[in-house]
Amino acid sequence: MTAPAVALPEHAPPLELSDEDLSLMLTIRAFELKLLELFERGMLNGTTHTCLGQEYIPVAMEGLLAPGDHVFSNHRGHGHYLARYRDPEGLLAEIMGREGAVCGGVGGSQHIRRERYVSTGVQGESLPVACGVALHLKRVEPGSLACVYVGDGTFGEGAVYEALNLASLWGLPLVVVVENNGIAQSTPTGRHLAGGIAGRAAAFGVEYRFTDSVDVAGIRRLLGPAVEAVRGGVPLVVEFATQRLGPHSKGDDTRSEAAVAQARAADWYPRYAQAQPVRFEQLDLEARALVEAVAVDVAGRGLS
Ligand SMILES: Cc1ncc(C[n+]2csc(CCOP(=O)(O)OP(=O)(O)O)c2C)c(N)n1
Ligand SMILES: [Mg+2]
Repeated sequence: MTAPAVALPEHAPPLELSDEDLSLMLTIRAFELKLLELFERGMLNGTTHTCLGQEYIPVAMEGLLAPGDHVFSNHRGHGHYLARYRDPEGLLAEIMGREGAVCGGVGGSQHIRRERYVSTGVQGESLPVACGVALHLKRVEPGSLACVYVGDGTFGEGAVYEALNLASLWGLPLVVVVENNGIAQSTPTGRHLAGGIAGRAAAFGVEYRFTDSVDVAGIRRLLGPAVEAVRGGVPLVVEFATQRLGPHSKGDDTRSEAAVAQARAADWYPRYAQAQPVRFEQLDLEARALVEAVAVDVAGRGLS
């Protein structure tokens, strides 16, 4: 994706970030673009949901998580996995069903299981499970937490509220990261969510933070104290107002061209490119080359 010339708002954040973090964001982007390309070329089966536009969220969260924390991901989970494990090879092999697949090729894009990490394509399923894990952590490994990623549409699942209720009553070390990309498959948030995420967290007496920033360092500063409090048993809902740049899955974008253009205008990618052009271009080239090499390697392997 080439960076369109977008004027940065005057209050644009400094976007200071380590090479490692920026490189991770760019690797996730390159990985997702490669997946769509592989699908177009008929080299992938099944389905996949890319996190294009949302890559900075798991990268920001990863800076706040410890190795002993548990992560629960969802159907749009490649970024969550790559931020946790930096393993594009194992994930692509999983999605393509090739040797080296992280789950032997039986999980595919949506169902990944690894140490202290699991993803599911069933909306909301992970929240009660994460509550159970958080309760275990509270008893056996105090200081560790369970972090769950869900979308705005998943707030239509009753299991979310059972989980928030217990998390609040029992003081569970649970962080619910809501990636509010303004749409659930084809339904805009305004047509499926009455009230808002903040009000729903408040109804259960759960702490809530909101950000519409793409500045990873700033997001970490904002969320750092609240995540530390989670470790002491104060559950938290964090709402990220974000953008889904691509289709829901592949080729199934029901939005108007104007809505897609609006999402692209808020993309983090051109903002970082503009802020630090030289470093950005170099890291981007490296990320794309890495993903290309992984794709060639994995595609040449036998079935898992
Ligand atoms: C229990 C359940 N109901 C329906 C679906 C089908 N489904 C898959 S993704 C999705 C939309 C999810 O929207 P959101 O939570 O906003 O996440 P996003 O796709 O926007 O990241 C739906 C309805 C499902 N996977 N599980
Ligand atoms: Mg959504």
